[in-house]
Amino acid sequence: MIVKLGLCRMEFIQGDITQQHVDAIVNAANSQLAGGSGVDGAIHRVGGPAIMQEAQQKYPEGCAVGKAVASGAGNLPAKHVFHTVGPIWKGGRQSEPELLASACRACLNLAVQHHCESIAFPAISTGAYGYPIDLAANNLVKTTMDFVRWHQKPQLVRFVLFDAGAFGAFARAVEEVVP
Ligand code: AR6
Repeated sequence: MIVKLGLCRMEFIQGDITQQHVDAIVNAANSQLAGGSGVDGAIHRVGGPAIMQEAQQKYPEGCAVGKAVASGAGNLPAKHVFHTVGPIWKGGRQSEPELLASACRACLNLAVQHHCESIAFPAISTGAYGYPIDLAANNLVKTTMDFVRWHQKPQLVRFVLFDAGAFGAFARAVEEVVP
């Protein structure tokens, strides 16, 4: 599924984020940048140990929730990995929506700063961190659309959804958000 926004576009596919040939891949990390399961585990497994070494060396204090930091991409078919920390879902009244949008925007800002033409996102926070997929999809689609409409960058934002359920949630979100 493709949404055109001026000269830019958003794509939604079902797949594995570690296989994406893009300038930057977003990692759904934890605030210690310590590695883990899900996307984080896959990125370090496929990308190799250089990614975590660099991230821990450059950012010994880790990364706060709603922020993002950049490292190289090791053996991944990308130039950069942007490690962002989404909120843990605690019912929705502890600033989770603001923090998820902030994490997404932090990655898009890093993409602009690093002159990335393309970036791939997973569904941040919707695995181990328990954010309901429909709510996350709406939030991430809207946040990205607002950013790309305003900045006209990056040229390509691809959401890589791991399973059919997540893909369906993003497809519904696009239908709701796109006029
Ligand atoms: N490609 C694309 N999406 C994936 C992949 C993949 N290879 N693997 C899983 N997903 P999660 P979080 C989907 O748990 O919720 C880690 O331990 C998955 O189905 O990776 O932000 C970190 O170290 C889900 O929809 O990230 C943190 O401690 C989405 O990616 C914590 O988990 C996000 O699931 C972060 O939790």
